[in-house]
Amino acid sequence: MNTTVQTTCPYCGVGCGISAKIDEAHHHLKISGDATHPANFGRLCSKGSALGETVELKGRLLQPKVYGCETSWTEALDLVADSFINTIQKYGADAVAIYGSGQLLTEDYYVANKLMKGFIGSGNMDTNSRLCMSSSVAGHKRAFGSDTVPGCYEDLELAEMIVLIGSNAAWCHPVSFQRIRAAKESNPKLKIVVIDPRRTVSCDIADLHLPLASGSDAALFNGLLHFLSGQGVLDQAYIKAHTEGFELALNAACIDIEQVADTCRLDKDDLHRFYEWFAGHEKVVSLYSQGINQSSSGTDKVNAIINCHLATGRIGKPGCGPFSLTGQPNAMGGREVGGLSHQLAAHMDFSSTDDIERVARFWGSDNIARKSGYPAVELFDAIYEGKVKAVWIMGTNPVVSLPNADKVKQALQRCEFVAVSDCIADTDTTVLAHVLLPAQGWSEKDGTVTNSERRISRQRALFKPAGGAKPDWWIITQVARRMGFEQAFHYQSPVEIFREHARLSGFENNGSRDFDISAFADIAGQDYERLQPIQWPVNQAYPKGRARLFDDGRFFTESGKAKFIAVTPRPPVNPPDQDYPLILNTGRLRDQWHTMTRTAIAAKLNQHKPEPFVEVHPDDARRYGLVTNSLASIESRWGTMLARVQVTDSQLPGSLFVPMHWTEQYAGRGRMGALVNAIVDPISNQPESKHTPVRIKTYQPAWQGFILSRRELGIDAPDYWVKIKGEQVYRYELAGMTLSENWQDWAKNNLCDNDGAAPQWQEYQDPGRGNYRAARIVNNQLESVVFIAAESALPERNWLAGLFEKTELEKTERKALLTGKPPVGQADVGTIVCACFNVGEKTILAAIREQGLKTHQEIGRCLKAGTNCGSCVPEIKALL
Ligand SMILES: Nc1nc2c(c(=O)[nH]1)N[C@H]1C(S)=C(S)[C@@H](COP(=O)(O)OP(=O)(O)OC[C@H]3O[C@@H](n4cnc5c(=O)[nH]c(N)nc54)[C@H](O)[C@@H]3O)O[C@H]1N2
Ligand SMILES: Nc1nc2c(c(=O)[nH]1)N[C@H]1C(S)=C(S)[C@@H](COP(=O)(O)OP(=O)(O)OC[C@H]3O[C@@H](n4cnc5c(=O)[nH]c(N)nc54)[C@H](O)[C@@H]3O)O[C@H]1N2
Ligand code: SF4
Ligand SMILES: [Mo]
Repeated sequence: MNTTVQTTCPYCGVGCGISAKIDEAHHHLKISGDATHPANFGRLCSKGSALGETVELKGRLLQPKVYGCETSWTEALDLVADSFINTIQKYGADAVAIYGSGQLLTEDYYVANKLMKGFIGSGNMDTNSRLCMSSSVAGHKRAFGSDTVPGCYEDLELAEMIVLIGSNAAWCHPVSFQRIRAAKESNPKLKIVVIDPRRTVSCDIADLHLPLASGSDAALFNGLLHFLSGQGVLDQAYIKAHTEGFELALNAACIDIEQVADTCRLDKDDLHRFYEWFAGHEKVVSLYSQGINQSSSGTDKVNAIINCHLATGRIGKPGCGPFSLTGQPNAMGGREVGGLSHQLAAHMDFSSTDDIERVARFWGSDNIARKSGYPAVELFDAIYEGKVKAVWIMGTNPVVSLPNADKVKQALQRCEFVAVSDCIADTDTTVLAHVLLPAQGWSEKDGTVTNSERRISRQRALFKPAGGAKPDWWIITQVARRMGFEQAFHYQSPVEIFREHARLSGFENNGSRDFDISAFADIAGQDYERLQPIQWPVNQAYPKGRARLFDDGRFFTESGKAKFIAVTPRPPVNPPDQDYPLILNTGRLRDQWHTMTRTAIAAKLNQHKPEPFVEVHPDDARRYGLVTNSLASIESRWGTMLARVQVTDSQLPGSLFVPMHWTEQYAGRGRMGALVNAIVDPISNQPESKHTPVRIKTYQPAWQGFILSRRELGIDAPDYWVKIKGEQVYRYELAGMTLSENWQDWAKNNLCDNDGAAPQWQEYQDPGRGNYRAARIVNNQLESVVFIAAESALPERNWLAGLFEKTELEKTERKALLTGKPPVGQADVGTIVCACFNVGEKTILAAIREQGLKTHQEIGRCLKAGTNCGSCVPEIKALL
């Protein structure tokens, strides 16, 4: 029987509710948006919609492994506990560490943090949130005395102006972006401004785009504060009653428009227009994300934005506020439990002895850590240097996502003991582990997550656990018990952990801490099962949750007043120079999630951007001899990568953009983390991932080619390779520096297994011109095809892939396999624009031309493209 379960999407911080219809017998899910969930009201983006395609068991880590061999849970857990105990005995508690993630549920996170800080007695628990939200956390703490996102999603509809700063919400928070688009459509007066060095698809709905120089946001917002003051639009009563430090902040912000335009390299009139709009609209929401946080002055940038909201009293009121968009599904939950190495638990941290004593009392621990541990970048340096000798990584892939990632790889290779909990068998990090612990994945685990607007939602199990996979909280608890902490880790189910977490949030709180969900301290199992999405705080004063904080003008600083921060803008630490004259910017794509361990399983999600690429401005392309679709090598002082060139004027001259997603599992040399400088913000310790000096040059292989194959192949990897899972076929894009003497042997080695079938093999060879093509046909069906070319162009892949759907190949099609030209009448659809309905660029262009379609709505009616999640609407509009 099919049942339907309400759960939450495991990707971005929008935190969409999902309604999953489960077909247990076929291990199949039908996914739709949960119409009752306040984060999405039924909408989902391409990634959420494709979740059903990611639950397959192939590629999952299903059994614990020790030194590469499958083993029992008992042996694996004993080994983790013993290694930790022995390391601590020999070298002290600070020689071990846990590195966690916003992929963990709150309950998992809570016990991991409690184990390290409460009982092992070291601060060495940090998380990938360090790379993500820590500048916002630090900025909030400085201004509000607490790590609070004051507003809620409803403010997006109530605003008169929305500023997107360093946020490509169209791709990274698509459902919230659709909400803004809808608000704009129903209220054309709503002003939207995008502040980003790149002209991203988020600019599609913008009235103004400010392509500021990388890292110059603090000057821009200092200039705004100065301008607002000059215009007399400050809320003096608010400043007086509810804030402190205004004069100093205003003095520090004394910079006029000319200077700002110069520093930010912006058009003065555009800048002036933005400042006037900000001054002229009462209800302004400033949404910001990694363009702000991932910077060596990230914390200051956050405070420069908050300063402008405090000075105008635009905070805690409907339709206003600074709004940090969280990235991961449970980035916010991780902050609640104290996942960062300077935090303790429940919004308490190591800066206060009272907090330390209080948490020790609550946990009944006499061995609580008393100081911060290593933040992420320093932690991996400490591993590299042998100061930390045993590390347990949970739900994150640091060999890809940390800066200077080759050094991180070496650190793990040198480390005496590495345990990794993951749900996927082969990642760039799991391949370096001594012990692998199979975690339950999204469709199996059970617990809570908190989204950007502080809304706690349930993630519910849909399937029985895959193989021997266990919940993260269980794995951690088992190790804790083996380390001698049975009493403090007696949990049998997530609700017990949730209750304790809720009790701690209310413990000796009395209104002194923002995070308080004490209303759940005794929540019954059934109520936890049925828990509906709710925004914290949830306590005696706010039993139904609270949409906005600071609506009473009260903050969590000692004085109860918000603090202005005097900001002195600083440029990024490593400027470009003669050897490395360009700036490397990194970020996200619409259809991939981080290191692709799950999204790349869904064929649908690989069609939008199938290969690692680098965006280059036309001037730079000319200077360095780069053309679209050629290959380029990008080098920094720390590492190198290869990527396919995309020439575009959406990029500023002098800067490059590469997506952060590709790993060694999917591409030969596409792991961008290797290039990124390990510079961090001195306050938040967040890395400057958006700014690294690099150089670029053409990469001219002797040959290029591709393979399409029905089966996944183990390719004898040349210099450049990319693996792309498609609906019917695996596609391999290849390029090499040396021409093979014998392509036939090469092809047969790579394409043929001894499966007993009698394949037909047809091939074409033109050694003089370096061309080679072959197709392997089994029982009249296409099994695989390879195209190699030294000089000539390669054929389009999509129509060839279409031939794999045929149960029998026609004569013309067999011929086409060798010529590389589609038979008459079989057109290529081009690159996929709409992932939901698989509609290609060429199909859309043909419809525009032939049927005279003029709007994206007309295209939607005709081809369905853009009518589900809407994420591709900006691209459809660009084609129009
Ligand atoms: N599709 C998809 N969605 C995701 C994710 C994903 O992997 N894939 N990840 C999630 C996570 S964890 C996060 S943290 C969020 C991140 O969401 P975003 O922060 O929106 O995503 P990014 O692409 O990292 O960066 C945003 C923009 O910052 C710009 N930028 C770079 N430097 C500067 C600067 O100096 N100033 C300004 N103002 N802008 C700058 C970049 O050009 C980029 O367009 O996305 C979440 N959503
Ligand atoms: N240059 C550059 N670097 C960046 C960024 C950037 O913009 N530019 N962005 C940074 C940001 S904001 C972020 S958030 C990070 C993200 O970077 P990572 O955290 O390294 O990326 P993910 O792919 O999300 O890694 C999650 C891992 O957890 C596994 N996993 C998924 N669910 C579970 C679970 O329930 N339990 C367990 N145990 N494992 C699970 C997945 O298979 C995967 O291996 O990257 C950061 N690095
Ligand atoms: S916007 Fe997309 S990725 Fe983010 S939570 Fe919603 S469905 Fe998931
Ligand atoms: Mo993130």
